[in-house]
Amino acid sequence: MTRSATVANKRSSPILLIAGITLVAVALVVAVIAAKPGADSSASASRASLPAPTAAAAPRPAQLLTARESQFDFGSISMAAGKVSHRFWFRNEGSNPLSIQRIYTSCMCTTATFVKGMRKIGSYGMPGHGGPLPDVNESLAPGEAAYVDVVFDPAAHGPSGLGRTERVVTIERAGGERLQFDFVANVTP
Ligand SMILES: [Cu+2]
Repeated sequence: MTRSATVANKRSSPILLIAGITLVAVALVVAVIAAKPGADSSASASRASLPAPTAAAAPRPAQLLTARESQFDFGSISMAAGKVSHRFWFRNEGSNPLSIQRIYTSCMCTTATFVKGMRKIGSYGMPGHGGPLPDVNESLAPGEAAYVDVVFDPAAHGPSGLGRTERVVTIERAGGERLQFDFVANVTP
């Protein structure tokens, strides 16, 4: 009986061993499967961060005109003190030269002069007020900046021009987008 028990033990030992190996194997597989989602999420996280450097390395658009500031507040200004002015800067952020085709203002009390370096072009006002406006047709090289010198005459409308005033100066590039510069002022006598 002892012998057969021993034999039985000897026989069952390999079975136990196999069962043990199987358990360890199953545990390993479970561990690997459990670890996978973590590995997957970190992989997808690094994949998600990849488009950022790709976007940064993307070439500049051929044509892009951008404004440094598009709104300005003169605050309180008086008719008696006369005209006020402000410079609105813009820049060619594209990779190709572009042409500033037109500049115009929303009202006859406001004029805009194109200034690039030492060049000053025109005094552009409201379209249709005193005839059609001539085109500007000034080029900007890639990276080059210029500004419009905007002059507002708070007395141009007389007493009816008192109070809060908002005007717009528009710049159009040839075959493309417009930039709009708004300014506000509170006009006092
Ligand atoms: Cu006006």
